[in-house]
Amino acid sequence: MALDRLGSSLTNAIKKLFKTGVVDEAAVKELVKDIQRALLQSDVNVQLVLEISKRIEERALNEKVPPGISRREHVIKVVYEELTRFVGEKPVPLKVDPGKKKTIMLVGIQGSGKTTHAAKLARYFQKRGLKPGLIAADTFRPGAYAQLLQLGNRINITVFGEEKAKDPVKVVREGLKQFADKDLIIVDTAGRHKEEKELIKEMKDLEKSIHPDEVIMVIDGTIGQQALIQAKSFHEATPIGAIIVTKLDGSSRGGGALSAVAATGAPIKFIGTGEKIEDIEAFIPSRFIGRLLGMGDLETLLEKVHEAEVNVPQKKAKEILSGKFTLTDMYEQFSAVKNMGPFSKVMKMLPGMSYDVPDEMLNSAEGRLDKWRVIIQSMTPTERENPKLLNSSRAKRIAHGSGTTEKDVKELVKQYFMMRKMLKMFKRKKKLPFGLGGKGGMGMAGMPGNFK
Ligand SMILES: Nc1nc2c(ncn2[C@@H]2O[C@H](COP(=O)(O)OP(=O)(O)OP(=O)(O)O)[C@@H](O)[C@H]2O)c(=O)[nH]1
Ligand SMILES: [Mg+2]
Repeated sequence: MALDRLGSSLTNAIKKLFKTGVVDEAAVKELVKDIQRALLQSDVNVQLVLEISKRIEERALNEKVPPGISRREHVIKVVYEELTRFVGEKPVPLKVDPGKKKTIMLVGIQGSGKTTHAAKLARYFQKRGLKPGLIAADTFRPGAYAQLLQLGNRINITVFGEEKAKDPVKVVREGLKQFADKDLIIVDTAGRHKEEKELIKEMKDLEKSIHPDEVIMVIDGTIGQQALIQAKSFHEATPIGAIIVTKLDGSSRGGGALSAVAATGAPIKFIGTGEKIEDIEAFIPSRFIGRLLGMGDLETLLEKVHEAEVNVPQKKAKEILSGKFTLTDMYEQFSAVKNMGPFSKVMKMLPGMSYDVPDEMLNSAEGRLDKWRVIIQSMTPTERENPKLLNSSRAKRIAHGSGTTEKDVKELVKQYFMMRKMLKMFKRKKKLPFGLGGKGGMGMAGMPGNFK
């Protein structure tokens, strides 16, 4: 199944979840089944599919849903995280430093794209101001050196090799000597021998004698299940440090690559996306998975999740706690809370909040949240910064502007002063509430300001 088709079947599974009335155990189980089907159809190894889906199911059913997001959103977040996890959570860049003379060796079976990607990599780093050199160590296939030489010439990169060479180790040794002034030396190796055993032996010999800084396996993204077997046999010969998945343009299967990652434990560092020398991208796991899942809807969701988790900058939190708490701050808090679902539930989950705030206060605050936001919106900036100004005539004007009553406005102002008093109390206790002062500052949801 094509990568984009895997994407669309995963997207459909997720869309279905969005439409489900209640996200209960049955809905989660159905989603997991849909995901399994999508992954299997796109060539991800069975064992791996089972592992992933088991983890998704366990987390989706058992994990406590953090405040601010619904169970539905949490389930999707889990799916995203588990898929991302197994292609690596963060991008792992190929580090090349000027003057360090890093040697990388590309391995992989014939036709996977080693020679093409040797040139692509050289170009990639050349464009970033580094000095790469190419070594043609495929002495088996006739014309291999000529192919690399031609590619190198096109991009103005020196290629070391010998037309009639027989011994790749000798070629590389000589090449390394010649390339003493390079920042990155890329060794292109053979992908075929009379027997696979010989190929594997050659990789071992090369690795032992030239000690590359990194062995990178080049995997054809269209080969599906075979990727796993290939990755395993190469990994046994020479520990694979990184993976390049090629041919992810057109109708490629993504699944095989995922299997290879699992087999070697090595991160994907680049993907090849076409036949041209420029067609190479540094691999970004979240983007890859995003593509698989049809990121459209998901992006907004993840943003929302992220926002709910966003920490108030320490400085801001300290200001507020020292009494510099304005109606603008209060408004921000209302808006933050509004995005986070049931108010009282959110508040109850905050450390320190559950016993500090009486239930009726939370409930009444929740009911009036929208009204209060409109009222604050109808104030002038000066009034928001200095609520003491809010006398009766101003309150009347604001009530009129917001379609509320003067009583509503006064009540909001009263709540505001109560809130501020409470904040000052926290300050006097000299104990920073809600983890404030810890590593990340305090969570937005953790602000006492949330309930006012
Ligand atoms: N569409 C597409 N084609 C690619 C990509 N990478 C390589 N190819 C094509 O795949 C074919 C094989 O690429 P090579 O780089 O020669 O593969 P190799 O691993 O060096 O093969 P051997 O030297 O025989 O072991 C060539 O026709 C390339 O143009 C890619 O990312 N996308
Ligand atoms: Mg080649």
